[in-house]
Amino acid sequence: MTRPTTAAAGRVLQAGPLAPSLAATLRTSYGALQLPNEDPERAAFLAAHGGDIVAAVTSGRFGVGTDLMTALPRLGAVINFGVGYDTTDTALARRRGVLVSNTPDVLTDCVADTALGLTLDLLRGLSAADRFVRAGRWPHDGGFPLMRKVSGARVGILGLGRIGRAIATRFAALGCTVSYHSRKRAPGTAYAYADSPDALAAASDVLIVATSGGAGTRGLVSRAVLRALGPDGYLINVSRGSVVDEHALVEMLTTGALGGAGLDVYAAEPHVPETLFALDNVVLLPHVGSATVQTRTEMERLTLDNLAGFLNHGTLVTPVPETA
Ligand code: 8YV
Repeated sequence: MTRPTTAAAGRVLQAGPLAPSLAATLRTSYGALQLPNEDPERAAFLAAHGGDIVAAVTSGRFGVGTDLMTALPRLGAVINFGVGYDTTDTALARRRGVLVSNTPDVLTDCVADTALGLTLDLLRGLSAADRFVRAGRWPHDGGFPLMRKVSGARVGILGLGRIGRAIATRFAALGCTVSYHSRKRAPGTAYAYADSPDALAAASDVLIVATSGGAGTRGLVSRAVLRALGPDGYLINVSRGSVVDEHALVEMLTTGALGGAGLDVYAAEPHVPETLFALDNVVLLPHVGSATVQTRTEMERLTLDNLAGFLNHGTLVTPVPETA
């Protein structure tokens, strides 16, 4: 339960767009100020108010990067709406003693459901079949082409954290053979471990990216990994676009060197490579992994609990590991 405090007025910053209900609570209960999008308004705002801000509320899409953090000398906490916080400079935060929170657990099921949904859609061609019907092609073209069976497929999961495990459970229930690669072996799982992303891709029909974003995973799904997945392999990404070599991905999807891709995330959101629009071997979502009423409500609650925890007690409910 969050406790509104007028003492916070002018000390809380909304950095980047947030859900209207969250933005409204920040404004009315905390007197939060909103960072202007563009200079010169942004620079003038930071010159006038930057020194007063103690907490910044943001999302993975925006974050508190090096420049913004530097312009906020009294910042004590970055409160991130979302599990991914790769847009926030956590190294600088750690050096400065700035706490960072995210919203883990509450979105695990929805992101895992999205990975499952993308896989079913892509391999069975559900969206493509829907387009086929809507275009009036069924009576003229005959039946829709045969597609790829999902149950029993070999599924490789890159990153066996909370979301990766929830994805694994779902595919295990479909009788799929699940294996994974993570930086470290995950204790307490029966899933087979692959030593590298390439080895995982080579042993998989479907490669699902569920690792965190950021510098440590940039380009992890390289051209070589996509080659190992091959023309009969499918890539699913519910993590961050930065994890995949998007240039290689687009090229290989176009030439048939990769079987297909189901994507919720992209390198430069909200921009999606337009070459993909014409392809039927891709399913494209606009970063909706956690986007349900139920999950977004929980994410908002946890975000506000973290803010209240910091303002009232100087502690966070769900600090990220790097700054905990
Ligand atoms: C976003 C996400 O937070 O949690 C994450 O890391 O990618 C999403 O849930 C959400 O889209 C708000 O930006």
